[in-house]
Amino acid sequence: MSVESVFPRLEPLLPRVSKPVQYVGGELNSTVKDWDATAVRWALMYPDAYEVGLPNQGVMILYEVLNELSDVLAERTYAVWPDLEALMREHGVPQFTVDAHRPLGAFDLVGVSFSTELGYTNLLTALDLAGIPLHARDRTGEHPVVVAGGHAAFNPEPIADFVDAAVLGDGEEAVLEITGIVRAWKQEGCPGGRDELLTRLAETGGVYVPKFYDVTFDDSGALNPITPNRERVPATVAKRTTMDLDAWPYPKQPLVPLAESVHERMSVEIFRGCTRGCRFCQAGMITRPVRERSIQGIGDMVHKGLEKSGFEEVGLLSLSSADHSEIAEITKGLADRYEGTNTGLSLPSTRVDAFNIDLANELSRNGRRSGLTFAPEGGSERIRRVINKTVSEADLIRTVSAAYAGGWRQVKLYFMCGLPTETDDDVLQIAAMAQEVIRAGRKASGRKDIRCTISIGGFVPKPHTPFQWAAQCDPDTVDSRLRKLREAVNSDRSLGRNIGMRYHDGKPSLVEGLLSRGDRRVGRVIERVWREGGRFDGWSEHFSYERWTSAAAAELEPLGVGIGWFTTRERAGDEVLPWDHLDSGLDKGWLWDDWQDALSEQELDDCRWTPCFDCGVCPAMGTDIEIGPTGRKLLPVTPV
Ligand code: B12
Ligand code: SF4
Repeated sequence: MSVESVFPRLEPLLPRVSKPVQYVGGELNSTVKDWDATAVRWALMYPDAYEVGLPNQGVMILYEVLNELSDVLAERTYAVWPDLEALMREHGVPQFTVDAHRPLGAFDLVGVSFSTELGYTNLLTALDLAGIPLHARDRTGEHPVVVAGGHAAFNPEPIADFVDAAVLGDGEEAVLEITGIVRAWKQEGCPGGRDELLTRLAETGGVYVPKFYDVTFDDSGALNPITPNRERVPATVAKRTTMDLDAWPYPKQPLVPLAESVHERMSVEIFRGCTRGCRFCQAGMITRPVRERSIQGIGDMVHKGLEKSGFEEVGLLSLSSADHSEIAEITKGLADRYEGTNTGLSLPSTRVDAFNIDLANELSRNGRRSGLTFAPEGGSERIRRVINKTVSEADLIRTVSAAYAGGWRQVKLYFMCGLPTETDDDVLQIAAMAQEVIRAGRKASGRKDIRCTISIGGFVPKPHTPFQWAAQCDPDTVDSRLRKLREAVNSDRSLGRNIGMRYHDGKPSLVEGLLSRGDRRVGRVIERVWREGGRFDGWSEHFSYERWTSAAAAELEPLGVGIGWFTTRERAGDEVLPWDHLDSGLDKGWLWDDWQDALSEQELDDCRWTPCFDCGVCPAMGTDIEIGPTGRKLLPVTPV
C-alpha cells in the first residue's frame, strides 16, 4: 500500500521556521524510489541537525549501499529543531524523511547512527513525533524495528529501552544481512510476528536485542552478569568488521548539502581502524584492526566522487591519515593529478611530526597555507606516557617550526583536561608549550603575526578502552584547572596575545560520562530529561546541566546509585561492566593490563610496525591487519 508524502502538510509550516531549506530534500545524489516497488524500507536517522548529519560518512555509506538494491529503499531523516517540532505537534505532522517526506512510522526499519551519546534525547523526539511508542516493549507488528549503530552503540544499555536492536561495528555488510532477514520474514507472511523477527536477527550473533537479555543488580547496586533469557540467543554479541575496504568504495556519489553544513567537501576514507593505541580513544580501540584502502582505490574514489558531486575540495579522512603506509605516494599522486585545477586536497593532520608538514605542503600546492592541526592531547611528557601519546616536546617544536617556516600562519593544538592521574601541573604545561610554540614560530618564520590556538576538551572515559575503569575527573576540578591555564597563558602578554584558547566547562563531559558508561537504569534519566524538554544536548545553547543532574538524582538515587556512581567512581577489575556481553574483540585482560601500564606510565608501540601485542581483536574476529605498501602508483587521469 502506497504511503503519502507529508510535504503538503509540512510546506505551509516552513516559512515560519529557521533554515527551512534543511527539510526539503532533493540534494544532488539523493534517491527517491517507488514505495510499492520495494520489499524492504529503511529510514536512516542521524539524530542531530541536518547541518551535522548530512555530511556524516556512516549514514551516507549505508544510504547508498541499501539503495543499490533494486527491491530496497532507504531514506534519510534528521533531528528537527525545536521551532519546527512545536509546529509539527500543533499541526499533527509526523517525523518525516527528507527524501520523499514519508512518515517514519511507515518504514520497516529505522536505523539510527549514534556517533555521540549526546544524541539520545533527539531519538526520543523523533520516535514520539513519528507516533512510534518510545519503549521497544510497547511496539507491535505495526511499528518499525528501531536499530542503533555507530560508535556509541558499543554500549547501548542506556538506550536499551528505546531501541529494538543494536549493531556493533561496520555497517556495510550488517545492513544487507538485516535486510535479507526482514525480506525473508515478510515474504513468509511475518511468521511469529515481531518477536520471531527479532529472534532471527539476534541468532545471527551480530545483532543485539536488549529485551532478550536480563539485567539485574546486587544489593549494593552493582551489575550482575547480563545473560540471555531465551533459547536461540547467543550469550555474547560480536562486532562486525568489513575487511576489504576496496570492495566497498562508498560513498560513490556523495550527497551535496542544500543548506550550510559543517563539512562542505567530499570525504574519502583512506583507511579504517587505528592501532596507535591512544588509551583514551574509543574510536581507535573499537575499529581495530587497521584496514587500508589501496592507492588505486583511493584515486578512483576521488576521481569518480568529484565527477558525481562537483565538490571542489577533498578530505582524505581516517583516524590518523598520515599513518597510511603509502600516504606520501597518495598525496603526491593526487597533488600531481589536480595541480593547476580548482580542486583542493586536505588531510586532517593530527600526527605531530615533520613528515606531516611535508604532506600538508604537498597537498596545499593548489591552495592557501592557512592552518594546521596537531593533537599532542596532554601538556606534559608524563601525562602523554599515561595516555600513550608518544610525542616529545622537542618533536612538537621541530614540527611547528617547520610548519611556520613553510608559510603556515596558524597552528591549532588539541588537548584534553581531566585525564587519569592528571595534576594541575600537567595542564599548566600546556601554557608553557603554547608559549614555546610562538617563540619557535616567530624565529622560524621571521614574523610576529603567527598564531597558535589551543583547544581543550574534557576527557570522558569510554567503554572498550583501557580507561573504562578510570574515575572521571569532576567538573569543578576541570574548571579550576582550565582557569589556572588561562591565567598562565595570559601571564606573558607578549606571547599570550598570539595564543587563542578554546574550551568548554567540565559539566557537559560529566553528562556524556553518565551516558557513555551507564547501564539500563540510565534510560530512565534520558527519558525524564527528554520529557522535561531536553533536546540537542550536544549544543551548548540547548544543554542544561541542571536538568540532567536533577533527573539523575530523581531517577537513580531511589535505586541506591547516583551520577557519581557512574562517572567519578573508579571501577574494580572484577566488576561486571554493562558492555561485557558485547564483544568488541578486545580482550578484557589485555585492556586491564594496558590500564595498569597507563598507571605506571608505560608506553606501548603501534602493532602495525611491531609484532602483535595480543589485544585479541585479530584472532577473535578472524581478521588481520590489512596494510601495504603495494608499491603501486597513481597514474594521471584527465582531471574533472
Ligand atoms: C574520525 C572522526 C573525524 C575525522 C574523520 C571523519 C571520517 N572518517 O568521516 C575528522 C577529523 C576529519 C572529523 C571531522 C569532523 N568531525 Co568528526 N569524528 C570522527 C569520529 C571519531 C569517528 C568517525 C568515523 O570513523 N567515521 C567513519 C564512518 C565510516 O564510520 P561511522 O560513522 O561510525 O559509520 C560506520 C559504522 O559505525 C556503522 N554505522 C553507523 N551508523 C549505523 C547505523 C546502523 C543502523 C547500523 C546497522 C550501522 C551503523 O556503519 C558505518 C559504515 O561502516 C566521530 C566520533 C565517533 N566515535 O563516531 C567524530 C564525530 C562524528 N565528529 C564530529 C564533528 C563535530 C566533526 C566536525 C564537524 C569537526 C569540525 N568542526 O570540523 C568535522 C566534520 C566531518 C564530517 N565529515 O562530517 C562529531 C559530531 C557531533 C554530532 N553532534 O553528531 C563527532 C561525533 C565527535 C564528537 N563527539 O563531537 N571527524
Ligand atoms: S591482535 Fe595483535 S595485530 Fe591485531 S590489532 Fe591486536 S595487537 Fe594488533
